[in-house]
Amino acid sequence: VKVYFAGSIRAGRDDAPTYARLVAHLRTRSEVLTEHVATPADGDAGDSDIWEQDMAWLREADAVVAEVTVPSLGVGYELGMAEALGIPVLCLFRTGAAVTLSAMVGGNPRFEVARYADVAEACSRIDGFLDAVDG
Ligand code: 6K6
Repeated sequence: VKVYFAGSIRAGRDDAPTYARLVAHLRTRSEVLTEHVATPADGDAGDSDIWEQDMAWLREADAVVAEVTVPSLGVGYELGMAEALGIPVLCLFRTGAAVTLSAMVGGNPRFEVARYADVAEACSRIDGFLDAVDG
């Protein structure tokens, strides 16, 4: 299964360590097309190159897993595109954060939205989601 992992980049990197742990778990059972979301930027591709590459990966993806706790325009855009392309989407939102999830994500019946307390719980939701995609 090819997974497009989405998480905040310019909207803030506070959760990057969590993205790294989620990507490490995803890699145990799938191909992650977007590992850079979990790592520091090396070099700076131009914005149009970033958009071109990310849209190509999104079209190639069998599933999208998004960490949505830090609200990001880019992630929101990717979620809308994934829905339009008919790609299954899992949104992971950490409970106890000082933000409220957008109704446009939390209220979308086509997204699986998982509220999680810790990374272990997020990983078990990932497993259930990928089992359904895989089967
Ligand atoms: C920075 C860190 C690692 O790579 C970079 C270079 N910038 C980007 N590279 C690849 N994808 C990007 C980059 N900036 C945004 N994106 C895409 O938008 C990712 O797929 C993220 O899921 C999403 C984040 O959007 P913003 O609005 O928070 O930047």
